[in-house]
Amino acid sequence: MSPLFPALTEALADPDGAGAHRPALRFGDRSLTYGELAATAAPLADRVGGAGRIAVWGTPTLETAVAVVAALLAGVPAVPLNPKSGESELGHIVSDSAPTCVLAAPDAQLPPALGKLERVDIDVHATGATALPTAGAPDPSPESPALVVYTSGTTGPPKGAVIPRRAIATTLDALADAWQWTGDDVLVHGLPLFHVHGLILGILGPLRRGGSVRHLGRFETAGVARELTEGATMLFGVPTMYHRIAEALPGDPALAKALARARLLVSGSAALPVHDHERIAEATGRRVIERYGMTETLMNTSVRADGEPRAGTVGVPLPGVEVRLTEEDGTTAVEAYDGETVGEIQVRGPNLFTEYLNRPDATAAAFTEDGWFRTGDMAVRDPDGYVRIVGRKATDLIKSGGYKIGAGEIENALLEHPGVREAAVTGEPDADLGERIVAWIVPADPQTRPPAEELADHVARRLAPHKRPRVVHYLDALPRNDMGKIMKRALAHD
Ligand code: MCA
Ligand code: AMP
Repeated sequence: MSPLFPALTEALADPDGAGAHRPALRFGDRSLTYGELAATAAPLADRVGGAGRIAVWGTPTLETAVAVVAALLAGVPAVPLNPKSGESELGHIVSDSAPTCVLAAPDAQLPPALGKLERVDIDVHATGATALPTAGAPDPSPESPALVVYTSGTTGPPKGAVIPRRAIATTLDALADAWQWTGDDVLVHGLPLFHVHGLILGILGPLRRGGSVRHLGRFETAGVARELTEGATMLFGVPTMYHRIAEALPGDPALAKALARARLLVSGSAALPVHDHERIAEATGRRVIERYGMTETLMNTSVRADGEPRAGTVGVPLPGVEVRLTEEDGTTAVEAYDGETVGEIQVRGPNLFTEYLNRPDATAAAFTEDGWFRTGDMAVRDPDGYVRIVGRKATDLIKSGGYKIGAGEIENALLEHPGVREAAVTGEPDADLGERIVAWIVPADPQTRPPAEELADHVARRLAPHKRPRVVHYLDALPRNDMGKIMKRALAHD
């Protein structure tokens, strides 16, 4: 298999060549060319080479990008950590993935949950690119694990999806085909670097093409406007970001002008409401395109750059990816392309993950006998093959701000609060976040309800701030059916 990052391999082999001077990464006022990235990442790769697995403290910084590139050069699987993860979430990820060390920016303060791990500081000023042992070493096998990305299920703690090098290479090349994505593109985004969207598409994507990325550190419409005005050609974001852009556009002509210049505006991780599509198109003359993916599958479908941009659809299967809809039984294929018949999306192809780490049960349950991955997303297909996602099989999965969050993990965290006797968590529509997390609480003592803010902090401290309930309702009892199961649909309509 060819190297994951040909431009980087070239810069490693020829530090003085023209390619080495091309820009690769920029975070604020710090940037690296391919030559500098090679000079920085190669010694780090040599340092971590041979380690079983390494954790990366996934701040939205140059250090995180360098650390992941170094891990990939070394052929060592990296586990990106959400730096805002709370103690129990981090504790779970560290004990499950058992990294030998954690790579972090020198100024990063690491929490006690990582205290037992050896720390390796990421020095982005390292130099000495010549004659490094990494240069010229054969690329690891395509099937070898590249990343372990933790993702929530309906119940229990997050599972580590093991993503092989082959999946990263093929998904990025399929997107290059769909989006006419080349080394001349300059991507701008402000996505977090511990998920597939921001890390694989948003950092590794430009590096595979030999192009560059400018990361905003944190998402702000002003940063988007500035970078698109100053030469960026593509924007990636979750729907919440495009919603905030749509809200800002009427009062921000510079933002409208900047978006109008972009070659491609891409949204993903959740559905972008048609209203936001329309508002952006009206103000800028440009249509946002959507692509559909998942931590376990990387990218499955997309509206193509040379196709018809159709709001409300996630486009057509990417090259090499088989997509089918199935009936309720999960095995009978739905043949209809009528825009009406709903089925579960199942996918098969080189873009898929290998397994959930340490969870053979969950891995087996996720696939059909003939190797189709069950996404749990429900969709219809238009006559020309465009896929339109219409819902999700599990009501206990919430997508908020583009983050997937399991109701069960929040319920478990809430139940650890002494003031909570019973807890149920649902998602309800939210114009900004897509869905907001709602907690339904039966207090331990009806006279003293734990305040909503305290419960939110409690969840944020244990799990992560984006998993905190935004709304708390207090009940005397949760509605249950004859079997004692909580009737969430009844709650949501209370
Ligand atoms: C608030 N904060 C708190 C608390 N309340 N911290 C601790 N305790 C609390 N009680 C802090 C937050 O940490 C944050 O800090 C700030 O207050 C604002 O929080 P919040 O309102 O939650 O965030 P936001 O500014 O509204 O964020 C919106 C966002 C974000 C930027 C759109 O949701 C986001 O980055 N989403 C991207 C998700 C994503 O990448 N998904 C990809 C996975 P501070 O101000 O310091 O930040 S899906 C995927 O990968 C698949 C493959 C796909 O298809 O893409
Ligand atoms: P995650 O597991 O966090 O990677 O989230 C994957 C899920 O995000 C998918 O199963 C879908 O439910 C959802 N998703 C991703 N992209 C889109 C999109 N463009 N439209 C609707 N849902 C999406």
